[in-house]
Amino acid sequence: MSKFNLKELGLKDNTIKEFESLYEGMYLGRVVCEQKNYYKVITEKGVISAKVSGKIMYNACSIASYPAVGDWVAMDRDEDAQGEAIIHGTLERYSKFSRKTVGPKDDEQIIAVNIDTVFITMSLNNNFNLRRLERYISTAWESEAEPVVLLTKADLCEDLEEKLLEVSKVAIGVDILVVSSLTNEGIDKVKEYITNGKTVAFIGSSGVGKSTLINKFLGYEKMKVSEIRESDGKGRHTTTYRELIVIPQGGVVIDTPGMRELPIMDIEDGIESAFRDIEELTIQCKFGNCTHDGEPGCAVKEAISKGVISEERYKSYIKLKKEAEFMAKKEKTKKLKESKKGRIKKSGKKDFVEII
Ligand SMILES: Nc1nc2c(ncn2[C@@H]2O[C@H](COP(=O)(O)OP(=O)(O)OP(=O)(O)O)[C@@H](O)[C@H]2O)c(=O)[nH]1
Ligand SMILES: [Mg+2]
Ligand SMILES: [Zn+2]
Repeated sequence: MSKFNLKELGLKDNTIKEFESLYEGMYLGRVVCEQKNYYKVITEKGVISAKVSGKIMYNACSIASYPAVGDWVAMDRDEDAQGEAIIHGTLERYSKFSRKTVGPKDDEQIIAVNIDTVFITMSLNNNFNLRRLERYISTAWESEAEPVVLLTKADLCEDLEEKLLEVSKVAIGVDILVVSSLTNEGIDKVKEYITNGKTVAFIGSSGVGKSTLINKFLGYEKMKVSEIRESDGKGRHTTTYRELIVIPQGGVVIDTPGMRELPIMDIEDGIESAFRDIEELTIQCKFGNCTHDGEPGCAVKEAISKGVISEERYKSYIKLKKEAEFMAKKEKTKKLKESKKGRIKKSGKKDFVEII
């Protein structure tokens, strides 16, 4: 008997086609959470425990090629029994939100895949930061999911109009929602994105109220929530692992631990989309190879001097572009090395603290 309808959990026709042609006799499921090599996967029958096959481990050329939260996977069974089910393959992802791991390594860390919408969650009090927002928006465009800016804790904000105006200047082509979990302002607007078959990932700093909102949609306190420190307004990193949650009224959400920083991978396309105002201006410069550094007829410098674009936004654009170019070069060298080496082991992974 089926407990869940996989299409309601976000299964798309293309994934079904791919699954039917490659994994005859196997079962489909969606990754709910992961710790080291152990997975919780939701199938038509319920949530089961699973691990990846030895072949997947052997062939993995990077940590990012292991299944991630939100992935559709092919398994040898769809019911819990003794021992874990074996994951034999991951179906093609239609979107992927990832970052560079924090620290000196240049590995990719996948936050969530197969998501339709990224809720870039930022609170309207201490967490408010336009430069950080630009970084998140660029990464979200790169993910292929639709970015939405979710401004939380509206009850704690005294200059909403001003903040909204500032956000609208950096979130071009992006929906902006204002919400308060305390007063319920804006909750219905947020709900419009969480509907049958759709997947929404909540991403942002710690303490901005991601889990509080998800609890609201669930109707009970499933996700752990905790007070932020009064002294500096910083969150406590209450959510410690990424988790996919099925909302009873329809839709799927992914809760993620708050991020201290968002180091980027090679996201040049995402930056182009996020800074389309500046990109469009560069085409209007007098010289095709304008460096926007004092040349005559520079449309970018003119826009900055007229206050159409702020100096800070332009600096932020240049900084992100440089970071992305640097990562693109690194990626290239790394891929070359990997193709020579063949595979890597997953032993270095340690970003999971807990398992449900
Ligand atoms: N005033 C106010 N407080 C809120 C609101 N939403 C959440 N909070 C409070 O903010 C604190 C942090 O909320 P969480 O939901 O744990 O934040 P989070 O984004 O999940 O944090 P991490 O799990 O650490 O990433 C809690 O004390 C919440 O009660 C809101 O709309 N208004
Ligand atoms: Mg949380
Ligand atoms: Zn120029």
